[in-house]
Amino acid sequence: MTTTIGAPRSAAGVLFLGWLALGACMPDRPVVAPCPAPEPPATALEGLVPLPALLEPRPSEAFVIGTNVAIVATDTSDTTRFAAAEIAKLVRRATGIDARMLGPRDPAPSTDAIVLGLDRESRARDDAYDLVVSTKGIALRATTPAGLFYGVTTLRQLMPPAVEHDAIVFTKPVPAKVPAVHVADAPRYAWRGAMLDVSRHFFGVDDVKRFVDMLALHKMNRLHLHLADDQGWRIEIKSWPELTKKGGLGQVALLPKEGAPVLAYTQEQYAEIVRYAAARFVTIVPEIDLPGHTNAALSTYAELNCDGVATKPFAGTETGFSAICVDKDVTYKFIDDVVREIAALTPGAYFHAGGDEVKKLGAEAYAKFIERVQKIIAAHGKRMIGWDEIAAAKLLPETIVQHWRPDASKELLAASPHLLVSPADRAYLDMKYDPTTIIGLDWAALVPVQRAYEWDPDATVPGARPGAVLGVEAPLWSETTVTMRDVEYLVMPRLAEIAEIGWTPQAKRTWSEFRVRLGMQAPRWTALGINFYRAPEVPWRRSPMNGSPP
Ligand code: TNX
Repeated sequence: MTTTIGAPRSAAGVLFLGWLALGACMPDRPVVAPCPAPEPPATALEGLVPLPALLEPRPSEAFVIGTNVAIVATDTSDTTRFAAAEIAKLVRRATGIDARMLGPRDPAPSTDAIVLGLDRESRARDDAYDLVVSTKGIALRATTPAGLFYGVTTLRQLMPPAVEHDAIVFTKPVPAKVPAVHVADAPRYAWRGAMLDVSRHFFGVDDVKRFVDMLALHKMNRLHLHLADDQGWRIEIKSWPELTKKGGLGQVALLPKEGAPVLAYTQEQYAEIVRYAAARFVTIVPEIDLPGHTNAALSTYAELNCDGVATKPFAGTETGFSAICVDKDVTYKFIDDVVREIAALTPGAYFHAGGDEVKKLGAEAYAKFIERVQKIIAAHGKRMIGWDEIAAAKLLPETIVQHWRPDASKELLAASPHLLVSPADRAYLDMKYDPTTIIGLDWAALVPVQRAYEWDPDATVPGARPGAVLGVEAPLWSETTVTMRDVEYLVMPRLAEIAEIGWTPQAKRTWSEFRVRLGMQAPRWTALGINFYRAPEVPWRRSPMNGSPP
């Protein structure tokens, strides 16, 4: 029998219809108010992104974290102590329980212990870790400090999403379950990165830290900061102080005005970002884009222009029109000063010199310039990275070419000994998801979530030398992203997809399986307050906290 609903004849009827309109359902009257299909039971193992190289679940077993739990550090290194404190934090957030903290000399409990430490003798691969969860307890061992951190991150994703929220008060302890499993894991690539363009729109220290947090949650280890472009110069250079004081006042759609706030990092703030990232095993890669994308410098210091006349500040989004004067000595003095100051603040091995989209220079002058800049960077102890245009120059053996143009010369790229791959039609986080996306660009492609996932970095440069591909990097260009909410919307979930591409063996990745694990991230990301895009292709889990409904 079917039931039809006519106009309500009573106040009760009105209330009933209002209740239906609010989305309530009636399990025993599905025709009146059908309930959404129940979510299939989830196992916490499905919460792991990136997927570990080896995962052996024991479906019916779990370790229950209860009031007796102890955390045992098997060595006295700072790394292990730090990791133990991180696990204690997870335990507290999941259960409200303060774990007993034990060291290598304390008698080891035979049950209810989370035991962790470094195993430097192991011959496992770099940054590998081994995690065993059984009914008796948890054991985590790693070959390197980063490996230990990745093991803790896996444990974090095996715990309930409540661990992401630091304001939960427990009136009594609530034991939490960690599913039994053996994970033996190591990354596919050494370079798993993202880029944030802080020039087109500026993002302050707290925003960058939030970005680092999103990387660390997915075991990514490089943050490339695009620190200077036509619209603004974002890092203090003490020997050229006007770069930020004058060249850091504007951004896209905001022409600089005297007295406006400086949109740039002081050297202390940059150092703080470097430290925050390092504590999460993320290396900062600074970029000063040269010789093009230099209008912020050219409008600030007249002498960097061939005609000695400062250009006008620029708040648009076109590219390719600016070029620093490659024929003047002062240009190389300027570059030397900038590289020296930034290199001194940057413990990481890399300096990115841009090199893209120069429409104002001939091929020969361009190559000569790149070769000269390369030497300056080497003299300051750093390894140069450049966008794929630099492949046309004579490169030093260590220089890294970052592939971004889908139509870049495959022969030149194949000849490059070190490659980072960021194909714009797959890996650019600023591409729109579909035609309805209201922010983002579409010059390379629309990049829906399945397209962002289904590609192989090793296959992007046919004929590349074996081992040449160091890894993947996903850039977020910020022409259209004004706030961190905008950034998060374009970045998530595609950042998590890039993380898995960089971490998980290619043969283990399939979209149909991945989309389920991706959907499992919704409660965690919601607890973290991340404004992620609810792609309709993904079965997002309902979240225990507010967020836009799936
Ligand atoms: C191309 S990618 C650029 C950037 C733009 C980006 C927008 C690259 C090396 N150059 O200057 O911001 O496209 O997607």
